[in-house]
Amino acid sequence: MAGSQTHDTHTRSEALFERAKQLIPGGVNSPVRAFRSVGGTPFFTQRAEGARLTTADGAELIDFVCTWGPAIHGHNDPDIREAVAQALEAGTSFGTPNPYEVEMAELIVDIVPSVEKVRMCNSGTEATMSAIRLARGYTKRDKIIKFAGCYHGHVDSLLVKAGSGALTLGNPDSAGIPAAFAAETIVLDYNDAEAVRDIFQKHGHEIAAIIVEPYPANCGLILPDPGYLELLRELCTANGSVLIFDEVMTGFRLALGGVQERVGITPDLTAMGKIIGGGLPVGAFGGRAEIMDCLAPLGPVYQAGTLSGNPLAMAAGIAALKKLQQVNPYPAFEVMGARIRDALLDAARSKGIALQVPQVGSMFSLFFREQAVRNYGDATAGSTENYNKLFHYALDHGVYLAPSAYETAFLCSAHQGPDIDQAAEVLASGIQAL
Ligand code: KE4
Repeated sequence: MAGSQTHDTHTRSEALFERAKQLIPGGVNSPVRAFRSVGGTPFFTQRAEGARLTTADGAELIDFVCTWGPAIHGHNDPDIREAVAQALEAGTSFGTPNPYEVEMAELIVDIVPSVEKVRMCNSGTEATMSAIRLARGYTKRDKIIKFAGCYHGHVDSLLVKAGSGALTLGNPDSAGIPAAFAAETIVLDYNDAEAVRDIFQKHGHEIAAIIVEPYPANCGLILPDPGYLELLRELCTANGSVLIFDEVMTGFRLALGGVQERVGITPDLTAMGKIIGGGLPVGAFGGRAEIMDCLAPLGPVYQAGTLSGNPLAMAAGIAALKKLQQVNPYPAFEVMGARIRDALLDAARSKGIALQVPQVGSMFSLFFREQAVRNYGDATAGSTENYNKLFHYALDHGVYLAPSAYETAFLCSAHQGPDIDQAAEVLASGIQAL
């Protein structure tokens, strides 16, 4: 039984947080970890194993954040650990090409339908930032389209009506972004077919790219209306604009080939990250060779990175991808995801509480409202009060949900068995307790 995380057993984490706050802004190295929107003091994790975290106070938590996506096999996976240990024998970084990079590129090209060539980098942010620069360099155009609530990392031109931690903290338009940058970013509502048709009608020849999370998961999880993604593909093709799928979160998670494999749409570029690093720092972007070959040293678009293709990160990511190919966890994710979704919906129905639980495979989120969420406005219309209450109930009963209503929960293979049942019971009773 996962231990409870009652607040009075928070002492070591609280002491660590006090020290951290003296030297690290907000006490965290990434804002969403600070529990600012859910309230309370963040716990510190001492170790992670399978589907569980052990906090600095010794509490054991069933983890539905999975380090924001990378831990798809569960934490501290033995095969990934062994791969990193082996790579470590040969050193930590070379700054030259290394065999792991070639194997990783071959795996990604083999797995992701749209990728003919790929470049490794060190974060999802670098991946989307580089993809945008590449699309602008390739098309020689400046304007890009993004969608309200989508989060593509902390890229200057994309921190406009952004989701995830920016939205959580109530500043979806970050300070420090020059107006000139934001002026080149057109923000539309996701699922608004008329708006995107209209903008291409007026500015099609100026638009370098659309960048989209095909299933937005940074303002909760939102699914496309039938035909919407196909429309984005059609408009980009007709106007010579680059369609960029940001699959940093959904890639290798919602299918081995990501959402693009599920929906059968081929973007021109794909941003990747998280899972392909096996928990180590990583990002990648890839797509049509004709576009990718605009990158230095072949072409005029510069992009670089000291630790890009780092042997330890590559070894970990290769082990993670090969394990996905061997294990094929996706059918089990659909079953476990539905199990949690139905437990939540049944509990809400019996309590007479309005709740939506969009769920696809190993990803789900909660919106306390009557109607389905189709866009940022819907997602932010409701109060987050019920979510925050459920978050703390769950934490006190040994289950760790994302510390923000504007995130998505993740399952991993290690949830299978007693953990998923125990978590479903805790979350259902948490809904009952609202
Ligand atoms: P990173 O730079 O954090 O590796 O990736 C940025 C990014 C890009 N694209 C998508 C679709 C993403 O979800 C992310 C990052 N995801 C967040 C969680 N929603 C990371 C958590 C955090 O910021 O601490």
